[in-house]
Amino acid sequence: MAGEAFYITTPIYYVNGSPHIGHAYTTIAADVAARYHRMMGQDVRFLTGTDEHGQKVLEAAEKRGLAPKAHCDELVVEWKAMMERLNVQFDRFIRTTDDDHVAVVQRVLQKLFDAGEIYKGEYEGWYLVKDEIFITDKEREERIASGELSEADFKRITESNYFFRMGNYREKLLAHIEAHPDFIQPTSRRNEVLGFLKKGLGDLCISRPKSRMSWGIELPFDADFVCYVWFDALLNYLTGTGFHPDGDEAYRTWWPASYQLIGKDILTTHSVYWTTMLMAMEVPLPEHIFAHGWWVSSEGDKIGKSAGNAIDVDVLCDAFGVDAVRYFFLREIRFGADGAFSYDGFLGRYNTDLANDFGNLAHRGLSMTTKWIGTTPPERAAPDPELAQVARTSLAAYHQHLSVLSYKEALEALFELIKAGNKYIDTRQPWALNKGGQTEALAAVMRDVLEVCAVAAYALLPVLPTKAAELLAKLGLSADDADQVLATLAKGDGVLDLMSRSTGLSTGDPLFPRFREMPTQIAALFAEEDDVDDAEVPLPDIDWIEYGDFAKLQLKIGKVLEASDHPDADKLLVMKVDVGEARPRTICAGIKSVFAPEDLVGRTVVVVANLKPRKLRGIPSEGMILAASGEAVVDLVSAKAEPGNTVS
Ligand code: ME8
Repeated sequence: MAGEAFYITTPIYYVNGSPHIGHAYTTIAADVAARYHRMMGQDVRFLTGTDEHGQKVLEAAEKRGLAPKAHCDELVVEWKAMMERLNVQFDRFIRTTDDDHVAVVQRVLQKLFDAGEIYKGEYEGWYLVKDEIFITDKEREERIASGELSEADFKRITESNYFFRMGNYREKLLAHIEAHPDFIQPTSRRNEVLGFLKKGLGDLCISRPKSRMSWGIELPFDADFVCYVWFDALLNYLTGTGFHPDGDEAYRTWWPASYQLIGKDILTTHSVYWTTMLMAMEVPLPEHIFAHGWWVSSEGDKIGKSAGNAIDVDVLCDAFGVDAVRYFFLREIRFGADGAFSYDGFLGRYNTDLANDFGNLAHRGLSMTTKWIGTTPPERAAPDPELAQVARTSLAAYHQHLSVLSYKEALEALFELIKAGNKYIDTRQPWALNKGGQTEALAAVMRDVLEVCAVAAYALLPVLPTKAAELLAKLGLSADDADQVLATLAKGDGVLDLMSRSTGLSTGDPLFPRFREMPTQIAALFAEEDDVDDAEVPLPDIDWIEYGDFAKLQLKIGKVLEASDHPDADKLLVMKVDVGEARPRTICAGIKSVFAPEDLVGRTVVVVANLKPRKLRGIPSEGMILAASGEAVVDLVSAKAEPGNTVS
């Protein structure tokens, strides 16, 4: 394995909202695999990033009153922050608006067009806006009948477009999938793709007329069209290797990708669109496409942006720590299956595995040794043979599972060793050995316990990069030589013989303190609801709105730069207001009876920044100013806030 290249990718995420645990999940899984393979001495490339073109992103930008690129530039900061927060070590964060990617897409399009793989045709059919895909009448009917979608989700579209001769590759793709049983994983997804292909395969519409949707990469052979967002996005996996259609073979260092991780929602686009595109380009297919399951709410709904049930990764990290978040998602469900997320489930998993099993083993091992023996790891003739056997078995299973992305099984295997370590303490009773003055036996037991801690810490580094390194430091070991250690352990050498390298022990605080109740950050999420129920004074009977409705409002601080009378309306003033954007907004407001234009210039105001612009007596008003009502009392904000500051 050492020296071999390992290339892993995540989907590139749409920047039409903030990241949530679904995105975190795929990214953590890829990061753990990347870290593991790096530790096993392989040359690793890990690619992730954002998908920035297409209808969805354009609509999100319009809602915020921003140009699409400016919108992406703002949101991408959140995505990068999520990755940093989760301690994700990618090699490149690709954006589909990056110049090198745009160049690759355009060149690929031109070459496929020249080769006759792309042709112009007429399309009439249904378009599913939220997934950016055309859909057959039959599928539309089925999805409406099942209640999953409604008529409003579809648009009827008739237009000229460019098509990729995808249908020509059906047999070749079927043959490839048949010949490579682990190409699409898990097997259930492979069967799904085979079933899909057996029904027949049409050509793929790969363009959008600019007259309908202009936010995309222009077709090099027809400036009236942009490239379909999926055709553009999928190519990111090649751009990320340094590939260029006219370039050299250097990209083959990384390509074909070892693993392409996706959620099951994007199985067809990857297993059919992407693979046939590669065939047309005469580029080899990835080694494995792995489609994992969905995190669903306790009600069974997919957790996501559209459902509005997104779970804040930051809050989870604040409450339990980043490493616990990484651990939970990979340990809780088999990679490939769906799982229901609940905070209680999280708390339970944390306390059982991290606080009671792993954290407790480490704390007991270190505190008992330092208290009864000292800070130098004790010596002993040989490891306990039974414990050493458990260590060997559990390490072998850990490697076997982790190398094929069976995260849950790998962690379970490792925790067999951790549990055995705790049991070893319970049965050997070092406290009794200490009391009875059996120093040699005590030394042997504690050394074995520390050895188990060391093995667990090294093996857990990919999942718990901070906490496992913290434990290694307490054991007087270093995470820097982890690659060497793990590779040695993988061969079955040196098991329970790592502590001879130790520079000394220190106990410190427990790695994972036990939570007796839900951490405050999580409890606070539910507290608001409880408070309302408990209110003693009845609330006024008004038309209450949900928090989600309020959250749709973008309130921003603005500074009035200019103000003048509206030429055609008695009550309106027209203002230029700086809200921290590239240009000031023009806003009309009915406050003329209270303010003279010159009184307003320089004032601070609160602007509803995402109110759809509309014309007021001929002048387009791009937002609204909040003011107290009543002609005599109208007042604005006097705070020393900066333009563009958010009001919430
Ligand atoms: O589909 N559970 O982007 P996207 C598990 N841009 N994983 C989830 C999830 C959930 N509830 N919700 C989202 C796109 N995911 C395209 C991809 S690739 C060339 C283009 C994860 O922002 C999962 O990995 O909608 C899923 O495939 C991805 O987020 C979809 O992210």
